[in-house]
Amino acid sequence: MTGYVLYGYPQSGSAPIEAALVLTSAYFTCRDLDPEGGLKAADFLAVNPRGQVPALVLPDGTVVTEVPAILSHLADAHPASRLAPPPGSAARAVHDRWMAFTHANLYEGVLRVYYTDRYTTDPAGVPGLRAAAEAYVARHFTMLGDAMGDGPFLLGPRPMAVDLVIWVLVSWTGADVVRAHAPRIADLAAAVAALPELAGVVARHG
Ligand SMILES: N[C@@H](CCC(=O)N[C@@H](CS)C(=O)NCC(=O)O)C(=O)O
Repeated sequence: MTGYVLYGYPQSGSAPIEAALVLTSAYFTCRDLDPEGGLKAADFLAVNPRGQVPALVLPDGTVVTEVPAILSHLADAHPASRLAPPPGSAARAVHDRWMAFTHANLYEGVLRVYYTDRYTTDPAGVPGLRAAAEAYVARHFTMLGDAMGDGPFLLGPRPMAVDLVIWVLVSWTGADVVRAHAPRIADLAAAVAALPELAGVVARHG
C-alpha cells in the first residue's frame, strides 16, 4: 500500500506530524533515523539536503519539509479530520497566524536553546546566548497564552494542527517552565497528550 513516509525520530519535530497523520487516519510509515549519524547520511540528505527532520514523503513521492508546510498540507488533503479551519476562511487565517508565530518564534527559539553553539563562533558567548534564548521562548509562551480564548485548545474546543506543535514545544521546554509563564498553555499541552487517539504517539514521543 502506498502511503505517507515520515522521517523523524522519537521526541523530535516529527512528533506533531505523526500525531497529525494519526488524526487523519491516513496510511503512513515512520522511518526513524539515528539523530547522531542518520541525519547526515547520503540517503537522507537526498530527501532533505538540510539534514533535518521532519521530512514527509507524500504518496506521489513529493517531499515536504518544514513543520507548518507539512501540517497545512495534511489539513487540506484530509479536510474531514478538521486539523485546521477551511482554507480561505478567517478562522484559517487566525490558525495560520498562530502556526507561523509558534514556528518562527517558539520552535526556532527552542532550537537556539538546544543548539546554542551553532549561533556563535565564540564559545564564551554560549551561556549568555542560551539565557537570552530561554527568556525569548518564555516571553513568546506568555504571548501565546494571552491569545488563548476559552480553551482547552488554542482556538477553542477542538484540537487543531497548531495545538500539536504547541504540545511538543511544551514538552521540549518543560511543562513546569511553561506553566510559570503561561499556565493555560501548559494545560493545553496536557489536553493534547490526553487525547485517546494520540495515546500511541504520546507513548512513543514522551
Ligand atoms: N525549520 C525546521 C526545523 C527542523 C529541525 O530543526 N529539526 C531538528 C529536530 S527537532 C533536527 O533535525 N535537528 C538536527 C540538526 O539540525 O542537526 C522545520 O520546521 O522542520
